[in-house]
Amino acid sequence: MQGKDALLVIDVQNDFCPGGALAVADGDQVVPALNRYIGRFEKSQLPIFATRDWHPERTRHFKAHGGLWPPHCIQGTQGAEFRPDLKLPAGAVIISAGMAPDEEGYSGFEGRDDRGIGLAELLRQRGVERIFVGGLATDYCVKQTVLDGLKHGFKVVLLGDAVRGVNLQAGDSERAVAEMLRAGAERISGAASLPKS
Ligand code: VGL
Repeated sequence: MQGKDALLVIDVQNDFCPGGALAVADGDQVVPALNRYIGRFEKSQLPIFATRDWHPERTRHFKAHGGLWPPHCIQGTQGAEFRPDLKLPAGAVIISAGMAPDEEGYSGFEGRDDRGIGLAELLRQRGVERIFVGGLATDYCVKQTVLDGLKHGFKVVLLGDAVRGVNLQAGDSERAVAEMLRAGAERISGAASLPKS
């Protein structure tokens, strides 16, 4: 790894984990894997970003208002908090997405920091050229963030051991991974396989 790398931890929130409002099967199992990547990025003093789904109570993202999903990750609720066992360092930049009532907010690149600055600009400000992406869910927010990252011109590495999917249809996650690889993402599995440079 090198100075132009950043880690993106996608939506590791209570509502996407077992017991949550939109639980992803084994969603909590991304946490130990992500903690290992976080440790490596911290040690190398590389930037770490954590996105969160951060919805208003009424949004067209929710079934009751024409969307696909039960209410989840509503701003300020316990379900919207990061998993307590996720070891985010104090310097991690929090990116909130899906805040507008007409926005799905699947992609981290639709999200902003607490000053309203978008993810692509924050990455560029730090000279980032390659992003390492893991979290929830493989077939929605992870996929969209990876595809948008490539469109924005970043190199993208999918953290294969640190993602889990919703799988509304059987096989959605595998298809999502295939789509990300086809679009130009690389995949690694395990902090031990992080590139040396
Ligand atoms: C997500 C489904 C609905 C995600 C968000 O974070 O991947 N999935 N909203």
